[in-house]
Amino acid sequence: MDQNVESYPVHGVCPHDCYDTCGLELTVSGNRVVKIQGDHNHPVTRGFACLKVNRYLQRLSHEDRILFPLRRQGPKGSGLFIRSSWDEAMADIGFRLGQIVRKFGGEAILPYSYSGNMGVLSEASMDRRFFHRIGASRLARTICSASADAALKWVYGSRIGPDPEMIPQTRRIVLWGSNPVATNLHEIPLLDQAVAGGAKVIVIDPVKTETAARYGTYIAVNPGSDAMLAMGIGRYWLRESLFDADFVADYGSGLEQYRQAVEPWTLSRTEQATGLTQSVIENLAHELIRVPPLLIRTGYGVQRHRYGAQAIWAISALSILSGSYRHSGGGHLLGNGDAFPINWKVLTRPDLLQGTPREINMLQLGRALSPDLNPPVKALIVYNANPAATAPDQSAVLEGLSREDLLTVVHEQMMTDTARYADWVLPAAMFPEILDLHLSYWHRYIQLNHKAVEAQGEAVSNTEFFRRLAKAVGYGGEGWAKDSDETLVRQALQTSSPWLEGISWESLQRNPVQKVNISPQFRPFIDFNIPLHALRLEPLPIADSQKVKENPVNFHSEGVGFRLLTPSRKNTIKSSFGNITSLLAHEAEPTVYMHVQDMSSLHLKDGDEVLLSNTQGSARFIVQASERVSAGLLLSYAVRWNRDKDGVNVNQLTSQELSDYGGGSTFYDAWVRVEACRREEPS
Ligand SMILES: Nc1nc2c(c(=O)[nH]1)N[C@H]1C(S)=C(S)[C@@H](COP(=O)(O)OP(=O)(O)OC[C@H]3O[C@@H](n4cnc5c(=O)[nH]c(N)nc54)[C@H](O)[C@@H]3O)O[C@H]1N2
Ligand SMILES: Nc1nc2c(c(=O)[nH]1)N[C@H]1C(S)=C(S)[C@@H](COP(=O)(O)OP(=O)(O)OC[C@H]3O[C@@H](n4cnc5c(=O)[nH]c(N)nc54)[C@H](O)[C@@H]3O)O[C@H]1N2
Ligand code: SF4
Ligand SMILES: [Mo]
Repeated sequence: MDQNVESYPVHGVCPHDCYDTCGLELTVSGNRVVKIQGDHNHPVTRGFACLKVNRYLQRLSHEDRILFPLRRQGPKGSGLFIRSSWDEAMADIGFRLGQIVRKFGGEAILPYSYSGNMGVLSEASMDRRFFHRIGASRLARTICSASADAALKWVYGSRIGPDPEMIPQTRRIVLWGSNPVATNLHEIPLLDQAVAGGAKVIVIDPVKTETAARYGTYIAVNPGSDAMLAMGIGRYWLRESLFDADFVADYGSGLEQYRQAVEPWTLSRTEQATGLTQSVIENLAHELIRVPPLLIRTGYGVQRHRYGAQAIWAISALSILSGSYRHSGGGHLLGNGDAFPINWKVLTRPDLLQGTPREINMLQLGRALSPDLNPPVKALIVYNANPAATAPDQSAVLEGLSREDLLTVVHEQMMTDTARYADWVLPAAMFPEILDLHLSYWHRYIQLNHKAVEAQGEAVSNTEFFRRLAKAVGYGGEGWAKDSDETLVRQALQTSSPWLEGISWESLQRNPVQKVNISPQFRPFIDFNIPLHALRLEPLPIADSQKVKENPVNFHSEGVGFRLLTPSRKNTIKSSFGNITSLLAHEAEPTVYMHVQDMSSLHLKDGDEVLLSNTQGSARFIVQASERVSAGLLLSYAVRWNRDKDGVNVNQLTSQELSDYGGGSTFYDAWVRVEACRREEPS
C-alpha cells in the first residue's frame, strides 16, 4: 500500500446468493479496494466473512474480468471476441431488438437472470421496467426455490419464519436438508450457542455433510423421500395423540384432509420409502416434541426433487402439528424474504406491461431456445446468471445458445461459459463499484452498499446497463428510464409498513445496517395477528397424478443404477467463484464422490476417470471414495465451469422436468450410469 495515500473504510454488502448477506468493511486507498473483511458491527456477520469473500481481491482483478464491450468474432461458444465500444454495442443491439420486435413481437425477446447480485437494484428494478415496457416474454424465475415458495405460500401465506438470532433460545433443531457449514456459515455460531445451552441438533440429509459430522445426530434419509418421512411422523403423532391439538384447533385448518393424506404412511411403508428403520422414525417423532422450542430449519435441497413442494408442505405440517409456533424462536425457518415489505411495485413497474406476454420457465431454457417455438426466441438478454453452466439439461441449452439466428447479449463481470456464446458481452461492475440496497432471505437486516470506488474499465451496474438499453431502443425520454440509483433506493423504501418505519435513505446514510422492526421474540403468525385457522394442513391443490406415490417411477432411471446429488459447494456459489483457482485447490478437476463398496464393485480407485451418462447427456469426472455417501449414491458439488472439462459439466445429467407444484426444479432427481473411462497407456 502506498504510504502517502490515505486509506479509509466504506460499508459494503456481500451481493452473492447466500443466506448470510454479510455486512462488509472495505478499506479503500486511492481508487482501489485494498481489503475486504466481515463487518464487526453487524450482529450476524460478527466480523468475519467466508473464505470466498476473504479472497475477493482476486475476484476484483481477475484475468477473466470483462472490462470493455466485446463483439463476437468466432463461432458461438468459441470465446473469440474483439473489443468494441458502448456506442457501437448499443447502436447494434438497439437496431436488432427493434427489428425483432417489428417482425416477431416483443415476446421474441427473453430475459434470463437470477441472483448473481442480490442487491435490490441489481436484481429487480430497471431491468424489469425495461422488459415490461418492451413486452418481452416473462421469465418465471424458478431455478432455486419455486417449489418451496409455492408450498410455503399455501401453508403459511408468506415466506417468513423465526428470526435466526433466536436460534440460541431453541432446544430441538432439525437441519432438514440444510448444510450451513457450506451454505450458511453465520448460522454456525448461533447453532453452537444453542448446543452450549443444551439444544440437540438433528441433521436429516442423504449426504453425511460437514454439518452432520459437526453435530453428531445424523439421519441418512433416501433422497427425495422427505415428504414420506414427514407424513409418516405426522400420522404417528395423530395416532398416538402426540400433537398439539389445541394449537391446531386455534390456528390450523384442514386437519381431516391431512389425516386422510397421511393415512397410507404407516411406519412400515415409511421405512420402505425413506430407508430408515421404524425405530429411527419413531425416535425422531418423539425427539421433535420432547423439549420445546422446536426449530425446523429446512434447506432448499429438500425441494429440488419431483416431490419437492409436497416435502415442504409435509415438513411445514409438522411445525404446525407440534405447536412449535407457541414458543419464541420455534417454528419453521426456510426463508425470511417476506420480512422486508419494500415497494417492489414502484421498482419494477408492472404497470408498464401491456397485455400479458407469455411466461417461460427458466428451468426450460433449453426448450425455450428451440427454433420451433412460436414466436421463436430471437434475442436472449442474460445478466446475473450463467445458464450455460447452471441450467438443467445442458445439451439443450448449449444447442440453443449455438443458434446463429439468436441474438445473445450477456452483461457479465467474467468471461463465463455463457458469455462465450454471446454476440455481445458487456462489462458489469462489481459490488464495490455501485450503490445498492440489500435484504436477506435469512436474517432480518436491511443494508446499504456504498459505492467505494469507480468501476474498472467501462463496467456499469445492471441499472445503468438497462438505462442504456432503454435509450438504445428509443425509451430514453420516458420517466421510468431516467431514475437514478439513489432515486431507486428511495422508491424501494416508500412504504407504509410499520416493519420498515424509520428506515430511509437518510437513516441508512447514518447507519447502513438496520434491523426491520419485528421483535425477535415475535412468534411468526400468532404475534402477527393472523386470522384464526390460517395455517393450512390440507394437502397442496395438485392432481392425483402428481401426488406422492409409494414407489415413484423416477425420471430417467431406466437401467441406470446411481442416484446423483449435486448440492452447493462450500468454496463457490454455484458457478460464481469457480474461476478462483485457489478456492478449488482441493478439487483440481471436476470430481464425483462414491461409496467405497461401489468403487470396489466397479473396480475403481481414487483418481480414476469415469463417464456419467443418462438420457440427457454425459460428462467425465475424477472419482473419489467418500464416506459422505451411502452405496448407490453419487455426490458432485455444483457447479464447475464447463471450460474446466470438455466444455460441459454436471448439468449434462439434470433434466427440464418440473417438480410437483410451483414449477420448481428437479436437479437432485438425476439418475446416472457409471463407466470407467479407458486410459491411453503411455507407450
Ligand atoms: N458456499 C455456498 N453457499 C451457497 C451456495 C453455494 O453454491 N455455495 N448456493 C446458494 C444458493 S443459490 C442456494 S439456493 C442456497 C442453497 O443452500 P441449501 O439450502 O443448503 O441447499 P442445497 O445446497 O441445495 O442442499 C442442502 C442439503 O440438502 C441435501 N439434500 C439433497 N437432497 C435431499 C433430500 O432429498 N432430502 C434431504 N433431507 N436432504 C437433501 C444436500 O445433500 C445438502 O446437504 O445456498 C446459497 N449459498
Ligand atoms: N446441478 C445443479 N445445478 C444447479 C443447482 C444445483 O444445486 N445443482 N442450483 C441451482 C440454483 S439453487 C441456483 S440459484 C442457480 C444459480 O445459477 P446462476 O443464476 O447462473 O448463478 P451463478 O452461477 O452464481 O452465476 C451468476 C453470474 O452472475 C454474475 N454476476 C454477479 N454479479 C453481477 C452483477 O452485478 N451484474 C451482472 N450482470 N452479472 C453479475 C456472476 O459473475 C456469475 O457469472 O443454479 C442452479 N443450478
Ligand atoms: S458468500 Fe455468504 S458467507 Fe460469504 S461473505 Fe458473502 S454472504 Fe457472507
Ligand atoms: Mo439458489
